[in-house]
Amino acid sequence: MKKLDTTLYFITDSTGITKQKLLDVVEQACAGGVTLLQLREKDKTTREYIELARAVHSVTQKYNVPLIIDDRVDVALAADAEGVHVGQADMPVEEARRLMGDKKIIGATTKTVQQAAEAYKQGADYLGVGAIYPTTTKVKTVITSVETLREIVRAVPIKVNAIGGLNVDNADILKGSAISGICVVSAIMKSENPYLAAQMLKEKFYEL
Ligand code: TZP
Ligand code: MG
Repeated sequence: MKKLDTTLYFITDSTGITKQKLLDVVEQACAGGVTLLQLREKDKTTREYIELARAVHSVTQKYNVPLIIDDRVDVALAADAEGVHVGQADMPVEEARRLMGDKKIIGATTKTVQQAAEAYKQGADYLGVGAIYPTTTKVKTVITSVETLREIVRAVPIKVNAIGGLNVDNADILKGSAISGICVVSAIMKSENPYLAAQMLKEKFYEL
């Protein structure tokens, strides 16, 4: 595994945009300083997901940004992505690790200390914890308190990122939480200037 940097973790959402627009946003975001990128597709066929993953991968590779595939180990392997992200309803971390090997990055969504400890034990490299704020992105989630986030950071020795409704104006709530980074969808996806949005989010994280 390449050295994992989760400082600014951009998760894509291609809802309502063309493939070219998605690739443009990915390119601008990578140029702006995103350190990790997740392709998150919920409605694509397996074939479409693999094709898109390959196209996104050819952009992220130019910037040395590892590509993580949401939910699907098969797609991650087919596209030779750098990793996969699994939720509580997806393949368990243990199985994902077994199938993907030690060199790939495996992330997990966790909302409690118990889930976090389990994901760590099973071999996760990083955790996403949230939603910290309500989100406009299509996702089944509930709010996770910053207190729980702090407890999770203390409970596991791997990287923990905050996610959910985060932007430059509201990220201060994370001050002192000792997280390794922030995950954002809309703050970059819906920005008119994804390059600048990424730059500003990264700067914001360093201030926390
Ligand atoms: N998991 C918890 S919140 C969320 C996911 C995938 C979506 C975050 O999107 P946004 O637009 O940054 O609130
Ligand atoms: Mg999932």
